[in-house]
Amino acid sequence: MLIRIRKGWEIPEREATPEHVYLNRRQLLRAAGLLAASGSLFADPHAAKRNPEFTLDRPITPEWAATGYNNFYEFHPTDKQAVKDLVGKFKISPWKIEVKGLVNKPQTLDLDDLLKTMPMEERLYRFRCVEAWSMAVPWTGFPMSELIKKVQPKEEAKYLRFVTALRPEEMPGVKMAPWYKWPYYEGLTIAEAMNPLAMFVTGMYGKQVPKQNGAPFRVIVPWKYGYKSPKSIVTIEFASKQPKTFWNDSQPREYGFYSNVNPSQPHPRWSQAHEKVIPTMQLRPTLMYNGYEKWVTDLYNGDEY
Ligand SMILES: Nc1nc2c(c(=O)[nH]1)N[C@H]1C(S)=C(S)[C@@H](COP(=O)(O)O)O[C@H]1N2
Ligand SMILES: [Mo]
Repeated sequence: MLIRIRKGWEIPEREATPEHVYLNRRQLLRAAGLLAASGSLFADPHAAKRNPEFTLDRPITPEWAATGYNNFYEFHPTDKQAVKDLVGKFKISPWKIEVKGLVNKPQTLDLDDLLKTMPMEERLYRFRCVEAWSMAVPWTGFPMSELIKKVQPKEEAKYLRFVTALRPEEMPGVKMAPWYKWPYYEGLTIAEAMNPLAMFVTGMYGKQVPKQNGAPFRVIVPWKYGYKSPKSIVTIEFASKQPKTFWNDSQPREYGFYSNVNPSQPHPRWSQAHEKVIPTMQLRPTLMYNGYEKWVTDLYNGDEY
């Protein structure tokens, strides 16, 4: 049987959840004029306007499912449903992000201050884990390119490297799995990070992103497998050489640097042709670049691993 994979821009709008069904309580209060629109003490940067450019081909995942089934090994290395109950001790405020390496303006950013200067928006994105489950989430954040412009990379900077928080006293999973090379670290090319799809995310479902989903500051790159989207980032380093990554160092035969979603490139232990949509676990075909070909094909030859 020949299955024609629909391109991202052919995905019918009617399959996405209509906005009026989805509007959350804050947005309803705002619509009713009960909340200040912006610029006041009460403005929540995570209740941002949705960017209509990014539509879905499937319903938005129920919030309880997207926030209750997590890969965050620092809190639990195997039980996805336990993570949400193990994040209680994790302190996310104040939060500093050190930007260093090959930039003209190295600096330590305070997250609250940073958000006041960034163009916050909401986007509906598909999210595909390499383990072949997927979800569809309204993320709030800003384009990665905005922060890159702010720090002014030097000519020699070709990669971004992300390092995430490591606080074993607040993160019970670290001691359960001491064989991993903590802290979790990841990387992108500058061209990938400048792609309009790449986001720094601080919110989800119109509120601050929950701790189990990477509070208070994480990456989302929706055309790549989920492990390329590190959570709870504390350092961003600009580098001239390809950075090492946590999963490539742990299992190099199974996880490469690029890790683009590709239904025709099987994982050594399972097929990537289909994915189970949480929470129903209904099977659907996986799309090349997770349906984001329109934005990212120019970045690749097709043989990246
Ligand atoms: N710091 C950190 N970031 C991480 C992970 C992790 O274990 N630690 N897991 C990754 C993996 S494998 C996935 S699938 C996504 C899961 O994000 P979610 O819980 O918001 O669905 O986070 C990624 N980012
Ligand atoms: Mo994952």
